[in-house]
Amino acid sequence: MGEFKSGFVSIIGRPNVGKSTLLNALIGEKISIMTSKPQTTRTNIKGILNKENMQIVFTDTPGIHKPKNKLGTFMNKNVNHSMEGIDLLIFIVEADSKEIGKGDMYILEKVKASNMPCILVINKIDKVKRDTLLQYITNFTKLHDFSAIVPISAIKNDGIDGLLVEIEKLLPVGPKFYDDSEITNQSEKEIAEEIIREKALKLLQDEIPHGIFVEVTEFKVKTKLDGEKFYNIEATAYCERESHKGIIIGKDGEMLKKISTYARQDIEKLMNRKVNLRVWVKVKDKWRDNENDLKKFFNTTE
Ligand SMILES: Nc1nc2c(ncn2[C@@H]2O[C@H](COP(=O)(O)OP(=O)(O)OP(=O)(O)O)[C@@H](O)[C@H]2O)c(=O)[nH]1
Ligand SMILES: [Mg+2]
Repeated sequence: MGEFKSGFVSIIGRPNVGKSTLLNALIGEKISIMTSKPQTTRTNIKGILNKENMQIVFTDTPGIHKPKNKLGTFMNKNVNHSMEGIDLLIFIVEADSKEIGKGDMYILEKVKASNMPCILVINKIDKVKRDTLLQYITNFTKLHDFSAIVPISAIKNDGIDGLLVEIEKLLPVGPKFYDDSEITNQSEKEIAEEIIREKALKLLQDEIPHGIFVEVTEFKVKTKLDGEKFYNIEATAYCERESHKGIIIGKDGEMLKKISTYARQDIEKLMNRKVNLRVWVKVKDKWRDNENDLKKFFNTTE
């Protein structure tokens, strides 16, 4: 066996191409939430993969898009940060047509400017025709000298091992940066917040779920009378308007109940422990354009 390899790898791409699905497939655990709506991921989320001969620190990032508010600007800035001090970029695209779209061309410029080795991952091959895929790859090959081009289906776990082989070739010899037991930089509290937001994104329509911020205000281990331990989680879902609050709560509280129940079930599965979850809804007017709210919510000084 060769020397131990390690490195930092950022996964970038347009919204909704499957960055978070890929991260979860690589790590084999649900670390990052995934939905069919664009702009699901808002911050950089690390997932650490340990193999016998290497450790890879992946970062899932928000989809690069034209920002419509300060939250969008903050999300794009996160992507820029994720591209600093790393060893390798993964640029993930979706072959939805033979032509390369404007959004991907914009990201390709960023890839070029970074001077970073880059693997082009073409995701969702389960839903494209072979000739579309081949033409798409040919078009990309003409535009940039990628270190490798790997077609995959993240959702079907197809092509992930081949991708890891390509990554290994490009990683430098290096130490373990994290303990084997650490698989993400996210705390259990943050994971709970994200899962609640994921359920809101899945169950609600239009702009409403995009205007939601979830904050867990209590996360405690408690003991039932029979001695069984459980997590008591209290959370607040902030939304932008009184009318949105009504929709999130729903008729007779049905919608909020659904969101809470699905979230609780997922959190229980992930944390392997019973959970008592209560979610409140509050209004915070236009928080996505409020510098102070963003700073507070995302714990950032920028
Ligand atoms: N058919 C198919 N769908 C996929 C595949 N990978 C991901 N998806 C779907 O694509 C949608 C977006 O996946 P995400 O992983 O949330 O995408 P993302 O790039 O992280 O999106 P943002 O965080 O919004 O930038 C979800 O509905 C996934 O189920 C795939 O290989 N095939
Ligand atoms: Mg994502």
